[in-house]
Amino acid sequence: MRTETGRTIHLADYRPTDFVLERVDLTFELDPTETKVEARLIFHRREGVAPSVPLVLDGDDLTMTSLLFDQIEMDPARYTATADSLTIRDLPASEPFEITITTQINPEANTQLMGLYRSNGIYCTQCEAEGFRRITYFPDRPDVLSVYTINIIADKDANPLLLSNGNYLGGAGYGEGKHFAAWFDPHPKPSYLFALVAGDLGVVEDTFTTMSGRDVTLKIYVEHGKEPRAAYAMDALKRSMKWDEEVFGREYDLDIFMIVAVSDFNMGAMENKGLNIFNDKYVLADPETATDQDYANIEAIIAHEYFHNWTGNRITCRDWFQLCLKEGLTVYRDHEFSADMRSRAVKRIAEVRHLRSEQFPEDAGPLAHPVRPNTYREINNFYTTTVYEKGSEVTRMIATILGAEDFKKGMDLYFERHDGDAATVEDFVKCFEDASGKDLSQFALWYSQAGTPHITVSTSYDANAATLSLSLDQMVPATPGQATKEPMHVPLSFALLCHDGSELTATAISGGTVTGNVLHLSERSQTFVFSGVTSRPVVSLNRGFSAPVVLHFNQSNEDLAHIARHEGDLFSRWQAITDMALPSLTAAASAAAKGDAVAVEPSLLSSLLAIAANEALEPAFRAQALTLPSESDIARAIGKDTDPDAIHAGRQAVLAAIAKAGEAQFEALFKTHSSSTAFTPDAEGAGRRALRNAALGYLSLSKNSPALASEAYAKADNMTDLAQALTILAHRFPDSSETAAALANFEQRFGSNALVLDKWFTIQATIPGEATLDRIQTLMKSTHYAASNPNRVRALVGTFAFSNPTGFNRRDGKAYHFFASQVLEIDQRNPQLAARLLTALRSWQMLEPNRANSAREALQIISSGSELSNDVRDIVDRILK
Ligand code: 0A1
Ligand code: ZN
Repeated sequence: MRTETGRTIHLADYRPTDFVLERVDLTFELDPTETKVEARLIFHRREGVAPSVPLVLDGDDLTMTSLLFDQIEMDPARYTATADSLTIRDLPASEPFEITITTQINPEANTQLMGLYRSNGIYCTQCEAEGFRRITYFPDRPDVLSVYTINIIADKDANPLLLSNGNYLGGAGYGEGKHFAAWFDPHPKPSYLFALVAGDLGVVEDTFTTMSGRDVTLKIYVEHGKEPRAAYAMDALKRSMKWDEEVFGREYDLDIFMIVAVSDFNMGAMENKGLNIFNDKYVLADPETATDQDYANIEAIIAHEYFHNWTGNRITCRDWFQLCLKEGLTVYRDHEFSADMRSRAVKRIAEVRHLRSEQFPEDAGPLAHPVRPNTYREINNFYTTTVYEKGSEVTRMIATILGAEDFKKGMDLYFERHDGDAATVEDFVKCFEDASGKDLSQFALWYSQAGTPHITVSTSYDANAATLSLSLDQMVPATPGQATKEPMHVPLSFALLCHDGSELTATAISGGTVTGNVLHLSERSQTFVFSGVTSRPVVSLNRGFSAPVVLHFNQSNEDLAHIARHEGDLFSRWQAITDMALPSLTAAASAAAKGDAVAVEPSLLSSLLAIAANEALEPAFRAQALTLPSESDIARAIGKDTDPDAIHAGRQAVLAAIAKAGEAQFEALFKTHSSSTAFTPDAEGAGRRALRNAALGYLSLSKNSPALASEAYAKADNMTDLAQALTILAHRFPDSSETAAALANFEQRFGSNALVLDKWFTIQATIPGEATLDRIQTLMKSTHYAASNPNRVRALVGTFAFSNPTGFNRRDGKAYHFFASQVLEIDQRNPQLAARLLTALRSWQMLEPNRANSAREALQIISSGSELSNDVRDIVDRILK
């Protein structure tokens, strides 16, 4: 395992390499435990670099077996090789030279899943961010772009398939039952985009004709027998290719595009040039085994990786500090794609729920960092929701500030100006400034200032003057390393709603810039005055969540109900319901803590039930409205000294009150939307199922019986309905015989399907209450558990820690201690996975003192572990600081 002392890297220290890498030729002789890698690298010294400067290459846990200089064995006096670096001295002053390095690696023993490893008998690679240096010594950084030729030699029977990036050059027999294949990628790329796959897989094939009329072969490789489950992914891929041509004008640039699904993968997927490698969870789907959420995820991730071909691969990052340049932008692109494929409003609600539940806590806790960090100790720990999701929101704000037309001009300019570059955030922003003529210098603070801005809003209406004043104060909280903050440029989309629900067109007469329906907050405090306001309007602010901020706007329940009823922007209608619900839920938590009865605001009940019953609204939206803020949303609203048990009990009481008030309505909804039309995985079908299952959840509560869910489980003809019924049974009636029977049935039906079995683990790991820890420890001993499979570990340990507030935060602190021992154990095998899991404790300081103390103890146990990886060391140090 790699343990490091943890060198800190600073953005300010960036400088180009001393040597330019002209060409890369790699030959792999694959063997499960003794793979030989020969790397022929042609370099020349960069102009102006002194002849005395040596060539220093990165390595990680490498063993070198030979080193040649211009094909001749190198004098050992001229180089120093350690497991982590290779330094070569006395190199030519200007002319190109060739270095040939041979290393030997062991893919079978690579449990970190970085570099070249084996998953279920398949050789595959993961090189982002710094995995390539585990294959050979290399200038392993994203600003070193080169053209690669790859030769792969392997046993033919075990590995009929030999794949790498680019276009296929040819192949032949190689004697002794072996064969070889050669690939050439004409597009210069950094090492993190290198990929190799070898093994025996089934394939689904299709073609796509690009907008300029070129035919591209599309291949998705999956385990034999799983080919039919790749059909949806193929469909999503073709839609992504078409959409990128139509919306961003981007065409694919090789003869072939391949996707390979593997079962052991640390992340979701990887955008290697022409050869994307996926966690099979985001490729395989059919109605019997995949939920609607799985389908939506597959569509989004297939698109995301494909879109990287331009935003990430053709234009890559100068250094890893610029990660948001490819990730934030590509998430923005995949969000827009899904919005176009599905319901824009419902997609936006889901995005904002996700941002609030994942990114806001990160931004408010000890792991907060800017969208573009200034320092890191372990880059793997910066593939965060701040870089990805907040990075996407920052891109969205540029689009809001510029308007669609100038945003498109800016994107076109970016592609034109930087194609083939390793670029920076400054390069990106400059394109939008040049395309629009707007000054984005203050806006650029979104990249460098961490923390979610809090905006306090008040209004005053002057009937005599027919004016409305809207006062805004912004505060960006202190975050690690950033005690004070500058005011930001916050684009707030807004509407003024009249009595009858229509929108008022008022003129902003003073206080700041308003363009169209966007108000530009740029100072710490600003009061915008609107004239021509003949009656007091209801202000709807941050429509569509135009800025990722927390609003403090004490609107009355009447005003919120007005927005919930009349807003043209569906997102804002949902937001109004949420704003009405949160005070009831926080009050319910304190009532529950004291053992008092829980009261629910009548206007919340009526608004919620009115939306649920409104046939004019799409079912998916109605289902979203019926899904109250989560327990972690409530904890965040409370802010400090939180008690997860009280929050849970209070929320359950509110749900029960809604269930009771709406029982007849939920019965009708459940019936109407249960009619068995043929399953289609599209947004419409998914919306109907979501509404039906939301109704089923409420009905099970009001009837306080597992009977309905048990019946729904028995009748389900698709995984969405089946998993929902099982979740209701397990979460609401964990000790019932119905639940035991359904869990046993599920295990027996799907025991051989790893991805479905993950759902079985997840559903049990998220059963509320302190008894779940025992269940988890028992499940870990079952033959189904596989500590070497990241999906399985995340399904059980990950969802327990991230998504089971009452179970994980049980009063006696035992779950934290269990978790600490898991993190330490997993760290031995897979540091990246361990470090990610550990972030589940990032908000420990918000807990009430007893739990906070226990959490601290558990963190200290981790911190004092011997042989911690650099990954876990970095996270635990920052969380404890
Ligand atoms: N670039 C990929 C995600 C990814 C990042 C890091 C990895 O290993 C450390 C693997 C995948 C994406 O955004 O899809
Ligand atoms: Zn990405």
